[in-house]
Amino acid sequence: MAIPIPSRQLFINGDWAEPLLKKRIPIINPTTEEIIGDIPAATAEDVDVAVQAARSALTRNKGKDWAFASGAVRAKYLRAIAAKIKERKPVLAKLETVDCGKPLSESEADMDDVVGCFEYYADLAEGIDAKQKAPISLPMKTFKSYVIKEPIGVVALIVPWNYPLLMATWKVAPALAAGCAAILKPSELASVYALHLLASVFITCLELGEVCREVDLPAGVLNILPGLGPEAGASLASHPLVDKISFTGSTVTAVKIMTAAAQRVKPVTLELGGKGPIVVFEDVDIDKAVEWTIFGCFYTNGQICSATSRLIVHESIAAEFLDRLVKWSENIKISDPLEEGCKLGPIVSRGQYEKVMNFISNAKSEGATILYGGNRPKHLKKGFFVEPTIITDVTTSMQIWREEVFGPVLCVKTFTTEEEAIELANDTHYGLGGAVVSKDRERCDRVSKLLQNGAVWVNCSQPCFCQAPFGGTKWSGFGRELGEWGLESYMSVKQVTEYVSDEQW
Ligand code: TXE
Repeated sequence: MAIPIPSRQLFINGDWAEPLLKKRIPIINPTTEEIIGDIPAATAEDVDVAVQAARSALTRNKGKDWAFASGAVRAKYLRAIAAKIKERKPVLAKLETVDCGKPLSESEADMDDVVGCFEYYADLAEGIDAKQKAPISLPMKTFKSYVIKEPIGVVALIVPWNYPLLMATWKVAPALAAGCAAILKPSELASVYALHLLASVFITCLELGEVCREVDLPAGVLNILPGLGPEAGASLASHPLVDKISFTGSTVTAVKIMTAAAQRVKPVTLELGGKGPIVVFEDVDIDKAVEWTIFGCFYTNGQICSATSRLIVHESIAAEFLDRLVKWSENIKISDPLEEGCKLGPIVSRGQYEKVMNFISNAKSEGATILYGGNRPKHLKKGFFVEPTIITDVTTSMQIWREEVFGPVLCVKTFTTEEEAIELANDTHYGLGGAVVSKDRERCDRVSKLLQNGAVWVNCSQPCFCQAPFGGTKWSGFGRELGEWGLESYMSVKQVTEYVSDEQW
């Protein structure tokens, strides 16, 4: 049944506002390839209005508003937002699936995570008050010192399209908990490969605006501005009244954002792409390891920054492992993502679909073997679908080994020694997620230490909890989201040191 697509405007200063230049972007359903609605596109003019609104949310009422409210007050709003999202879960999950093509069961799980994340940061916000004025032990009694943690100020939150509402929440919840005012900039999916093929993916982010209205979040605390990256995103990143940028997206765009931030010496947190390894040793339960390999690479239609898309498997079990991997892949249900039991939906847009297909054909022309998949599924006449794809005979100089595909494509290499496995695993510019599968605990500990990744999974791949830090090394970025680290990244630390005695010092 068709789901009505809400028609929204920009969310600025607590209310809906038509973009000043009246621009809109079409929403394309990746399953049907049809335009199903449109959303507003902010330009530099709107960004300026939103930033001013955020700035005044921090300073209005002589500083008694958001930034100076107690953590307990901010927690109340975060819990109210969580409760409203919980109420709306069925609708939001469907919108997410129609918009970005992920199986409905995955969108439902995302909405649960969104609720959990707002609730978690409500708890942390409550704890902030007690931690203020933490004393510092000094080597002399003449002085005393303590620490105050303060919100960084106005923050720009620039997010991608693979987990539209969840990625937004990973930033919005801690930023608001910390007492910052925020401008959220969802993705517009202007693929570098096909600038003319726009498709928006942020309906659910705009619904967050409606939720903020319903819970009476003070005006200006959260502003939501969809728009094109080079317009809305770039003007946000370079705006003089923005104090910090938190970005999730491609490494190429991260460089532009860092360059803009550098001009005004602004801090940035960057969560970028990946080319994660899953190292499978010879002592594993093969079926379980196959299941995690499939999950680690094909979940969210393979569009996960931390996907473990390079399988590094011990050569003694490789033949059997690949055999079972193919059998599992044959059983993956590819369909309309709203359909019961769907495990693989379409790629998010035509631009991304073409990019994934190019990767597969380049791998073939470079001499790799497509062991399974590699095509559009024959039973689906429309939609940006790609079969789960397994590629063997890969060398470490091939594009398929080196670059992030962001689709359901797994490439495979074998190894004989642990050292060789680690060398292959770390043979990448990226360093986000990595996995090791073995029954040998000590080996898992050793390998976990040596993998150059921000997250290492042992005997699994991808589970993510809002309590644990998330972020990368190398080209996958720096800074950490989630957990206490996520909250800290929106706070600055001030020392207050007082002269308390007339004694000689
Ligand atoms: O990313 P962009 P795209 C990777 C993945 C994917 C590729 C391209 O490999 O195939 O990136 O995707 C905003 N100033 N990841 O084109 O451009 C843009 O509007 C400020 C990995 O979607 O990085 C959007 O909101 N902002 C990734 C956001 O940046 C700008 C998830 C991300 O878009 C801007 C997504 C500019 N000059 C893609 N240009 C992950 N880490 O999970 C664009 N934007």
